[in-house]
Amino acid sequence: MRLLEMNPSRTLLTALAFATQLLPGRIISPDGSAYTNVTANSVLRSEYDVENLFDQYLTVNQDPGSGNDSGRAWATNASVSTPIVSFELDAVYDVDALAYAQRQYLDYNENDKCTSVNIWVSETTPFSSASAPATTPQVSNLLLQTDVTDLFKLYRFPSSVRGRYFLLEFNRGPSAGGIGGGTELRLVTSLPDEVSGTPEVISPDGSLYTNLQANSSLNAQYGVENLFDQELTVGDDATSGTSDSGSAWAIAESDGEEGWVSFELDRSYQITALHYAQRQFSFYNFDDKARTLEIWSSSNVPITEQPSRAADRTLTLNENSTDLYLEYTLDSPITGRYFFLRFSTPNPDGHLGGAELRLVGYPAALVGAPRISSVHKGDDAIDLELDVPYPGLYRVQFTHDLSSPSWTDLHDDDVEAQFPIINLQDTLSDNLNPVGGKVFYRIQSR
Ligand SMILES: [Ca+2]
Ligand SMILES: [Ca+2]
Repeated sequence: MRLLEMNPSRTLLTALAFATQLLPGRIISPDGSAYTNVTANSVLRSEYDVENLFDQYLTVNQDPGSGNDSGRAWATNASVSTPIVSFELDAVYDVDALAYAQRQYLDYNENDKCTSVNIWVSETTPFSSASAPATTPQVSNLLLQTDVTDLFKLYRFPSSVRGRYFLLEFNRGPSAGGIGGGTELRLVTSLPDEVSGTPEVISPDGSLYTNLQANSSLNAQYGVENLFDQELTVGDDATSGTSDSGSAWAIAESDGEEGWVSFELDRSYQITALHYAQRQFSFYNFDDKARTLEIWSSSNVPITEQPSRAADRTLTLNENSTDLYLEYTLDSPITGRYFFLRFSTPNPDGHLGGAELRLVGYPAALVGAPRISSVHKGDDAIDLELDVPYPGLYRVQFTHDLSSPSWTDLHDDDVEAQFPIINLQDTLSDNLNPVGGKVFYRIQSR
């Protein structure tokens, strides 16, 4: 847990956080005010002005809004296939990444996306947005996600660039319909290297998976401990012969279409993937397969019943591969020591379960702990900057009294971060002008 105390009346900040060696990433000017002399090669109408790229305070992966993006996004004339924007910053920066939200217009959703961007950078000379320079861009053909609606996504450069003046030329493809532009744009500096090395199987022999619980077992031959009793390599056939009795976990038929397993590890890990082998029983082979696996994790609280929140990650399992031991990669990593896994299938007729299971990842200690790095009180909001050591889900909470703290979630949902910085705004009036003059924040990984 990391705490940071703030006394707005004296603008006094008292960090109770532990020091870390992290070099935190920074969105340059989260509120957009440091981006000046912003021009574009085309503007569709006044409500689609290019200044709209710099008018909203977002954190990475945040959705800037729903509905028509008029007044929120920059858009060019429909005939423009390469939207260009240029601007200058308040100083020279080493820039490691682009944070960018696509347009999202109601009717022409896919066609309004840009597919890539070229970036020119100068320390001394402004660019003209009328056309792209004839020189080679410092960042060439940086691919943009077109399947993410208008989420504010991070795009890391192959290597950092240094400058104060920037020109970005977006590409929409030769046959694109729709209208290009963007909803929000920032540059990112001091982005740490991603966790290096290869994630490893956590406890290949299964011994670190303890406090095993399951909703049921078919009989004593199908206990949940059978999920953690063989040392396999991905691609191995988990069982041979006609029966997996004694080597697989299976639920009682009365439990129908779902089974759950919970366990804990020896410490917190960042989980990137899961290895799992389905059951293979000779008579009811297909019916014994699970289709969906939902995963919940926690760094500090055992989970022995299904949480009320949506699953942290959901995987679709291979139902057609007998009981091969397969790797399933998570869309983005999750962190935890305690895990709850819910297996389900829509057409149950057998006893779903599994022959073998492992998690894959890194010890979380290797990648540090989250912390609150700065708090700034403005007239209408308190800006929080949070360093997070690895991609994943984080929960930010506040309280007004540390002597008997009752922590309140700052946001209803967890904050998802894909790189080590989160910028948040607290606009609650009770925190802007707190009774007793103090508000405390904390951040926890999920
Ligand atoms: Ca905007
Ligand atoms: Ca087994």
